[in-house]
Amino acid sequence: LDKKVRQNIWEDNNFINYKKMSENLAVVRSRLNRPLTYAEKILYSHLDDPHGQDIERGKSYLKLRPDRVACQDATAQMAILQFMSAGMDQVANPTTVHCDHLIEAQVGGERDLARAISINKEVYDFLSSACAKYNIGFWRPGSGIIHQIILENYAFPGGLLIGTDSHTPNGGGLGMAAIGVGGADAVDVMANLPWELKAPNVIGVKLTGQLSGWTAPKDIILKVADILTVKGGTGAIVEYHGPGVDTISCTGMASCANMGAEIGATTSVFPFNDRMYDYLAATKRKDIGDFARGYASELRADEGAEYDQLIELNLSELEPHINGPFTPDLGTPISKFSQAVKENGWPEELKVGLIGSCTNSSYEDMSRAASIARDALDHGLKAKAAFTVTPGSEQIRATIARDGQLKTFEEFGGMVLANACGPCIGQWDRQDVKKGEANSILSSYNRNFTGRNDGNPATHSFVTSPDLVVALTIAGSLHFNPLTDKLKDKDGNEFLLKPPTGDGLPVRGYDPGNDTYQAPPKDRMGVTVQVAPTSDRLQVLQPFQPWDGKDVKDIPILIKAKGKTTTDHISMAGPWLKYRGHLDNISNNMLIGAINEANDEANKIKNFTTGDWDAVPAVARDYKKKGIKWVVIGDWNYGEGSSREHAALEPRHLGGLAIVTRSFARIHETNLKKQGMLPLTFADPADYDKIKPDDKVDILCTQLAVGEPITMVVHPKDGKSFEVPLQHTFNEAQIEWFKNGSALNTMAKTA
Ligand code: MIC
Ligand code: SF4
Repeated sequence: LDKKVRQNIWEDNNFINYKKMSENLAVVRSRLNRPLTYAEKILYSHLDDPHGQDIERGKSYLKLRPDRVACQDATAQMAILQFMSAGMDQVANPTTVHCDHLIEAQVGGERDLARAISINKEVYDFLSSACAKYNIGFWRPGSGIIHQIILENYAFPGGLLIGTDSHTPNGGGLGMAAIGVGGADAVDVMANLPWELKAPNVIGVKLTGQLSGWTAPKDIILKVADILTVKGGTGAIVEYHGPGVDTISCTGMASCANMGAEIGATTSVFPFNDRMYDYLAATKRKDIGDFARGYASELRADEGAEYDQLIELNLSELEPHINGPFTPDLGTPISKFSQAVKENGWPEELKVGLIGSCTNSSYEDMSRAASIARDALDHGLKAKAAFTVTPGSEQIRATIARDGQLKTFEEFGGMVLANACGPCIGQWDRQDVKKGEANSILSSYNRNFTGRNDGNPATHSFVTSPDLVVALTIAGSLHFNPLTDKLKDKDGNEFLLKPPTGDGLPVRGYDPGNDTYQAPPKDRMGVTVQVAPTSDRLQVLQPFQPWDGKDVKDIPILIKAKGKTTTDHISMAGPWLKYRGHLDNISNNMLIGAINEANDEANKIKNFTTGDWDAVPAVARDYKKKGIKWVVIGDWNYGEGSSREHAALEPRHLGGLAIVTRSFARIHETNLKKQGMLPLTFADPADYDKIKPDDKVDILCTQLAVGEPITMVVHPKDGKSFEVPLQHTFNEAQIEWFKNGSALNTMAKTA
């Protein structure tokens, strides 16, 4: 039991330390004296100080020591730029960088990849040289999507990983607590500071029964999202358990854990079981599986562990679901979907079906999807709607190329895109509809906010299992229910599609495909990292100004945002992804998607100094030039969605002081604090309605103290001033970030 087992096949000196983890747990157990959930066991076994750490679910801030860090290319640039300012010569904890977000889908995998490599050369060179210099594993463009690579190579039961992408929880499919964070959090761990997380509550999801027929693992999370809504998981880890768990493949569990991001959960975990063992064995890590078996009792919940909330799902009764449009928590079972399409006037024709993404591109997903396409082909039918496939990794692509699924998709009329995010993040040169034209698309992805996939706000984007994507693509209509509706074959005879079938793991093993990994060189002394001062894609960061110690009086509301304000509204992806390493340039997208309460329009706000209506970034720049700080007023779950810290860096860079909302999404709130902003919430959410876009406010920053409210004085344009009490979640250390101007400034000061 005291073996030396490597974390993965790529790194020689990083081991799994189950012994230490269970010693830590013993300490915590003797203190808490109660049964623990699996989520707690993973977290507490990674405590920096198991003896002294305060532990109260939902209250204490835990200081943790993660096993690994992972970054994708769109967030790694800013993370590495920040790490560089810490002045260390290598990362203190195992770290990898993955090139997946910057590849635009246009004409198909190979050519799209080649084009991306040339367009993004400067960024890729920067990342590859920085990885070589700082001892970071680098996965080149074409290797696949970060979360798929992590599952195939780096995740292990009981481990703790942080990743600069909100779908990092995908690793929960292998029993890991894999948590999405902003780049600045990743930098802490890269620099060997403990990582801080408010001790999460634990939501139990008990699975009974068994999946069958058209119901896929994805339907579990589609249903859970429908129950819990986009903010229902905030501050909590979702822990699946119960006999139904053993009926789901490891990659199927990963799909559920992945999309847990959509309910705001800190992460989702499944207990270690034989399905995980089989997956580990199939991905060259049988030794880890055996090691985990030796510690199996620590890799699941204790008998009698209690959950803060419990949901029960009987998989035998679960129907396939389709969620959307515009939000991932609007779930409709397939039996009611056609009716919902009619009632809501959603465009009936299915224009495009898209499978793949980090959520659903396992061998099992591809095999099941191909079985449906094959059934259609056998009846002389092809895809009626356009159809795309994004394999999650080079290994998946090579394996389905060898085993025939890829050929089936092509015969079926599909376009196979690069092993990358592609249309999931708006990297999609879509040509079949015009901007503004209402239309429907259906994907096996996880997120479907307005405009996300193609930049068209009129596109109704729905998410579902790959199985239903393929089935509805054959019919080309949102009214088709493959469980009950017949199709006509080439001779006009009616037939029912067969329910999907497919192997969970490839019988002939995985084919690794092309070599896409760059290990850090042994001799790293000679490596230099270049950032050209003239670059429009990369910019060295300048430290933010510290707080001047005073209250801030009579400042404008830049925008009072109404309704959903996701990170896609605050810092849009798609065409803006290219500026992720250049703070000033990317700031030109700040809040351009947020809806202004004053006129119900996006990107049109009043500059109070001139009375002119202008774009949000332009007004903010004008205020900044004039030395005027500003605040944003926001609604519920502000900053929902992505981990991108640009959504916090941009307001800071353009002179913002505070973001005042009804509530925040976890990652975004932390990102704001890290950059020296004040994320504040209305003590009484109803006060949101009392604020008008033209009001001025005072923020009494000098009141900032742990657990104490802080006052905002509102000066209406006409009328009497009034006070609004605000809350915050700053702890002692985080208050220093605000005072010093940022977490990074604080790190520099104490170094
Ligand atoms: C996303 O799915 O929205 C992204 C793009 O993967 C983001 C990360 C980013 O914005 O770079 C995420 O989910 O964190
Ligand atoms: Fe990429 Fe989409 Fe997954 Fe985000 S959700 S990592 S954009 S595939």
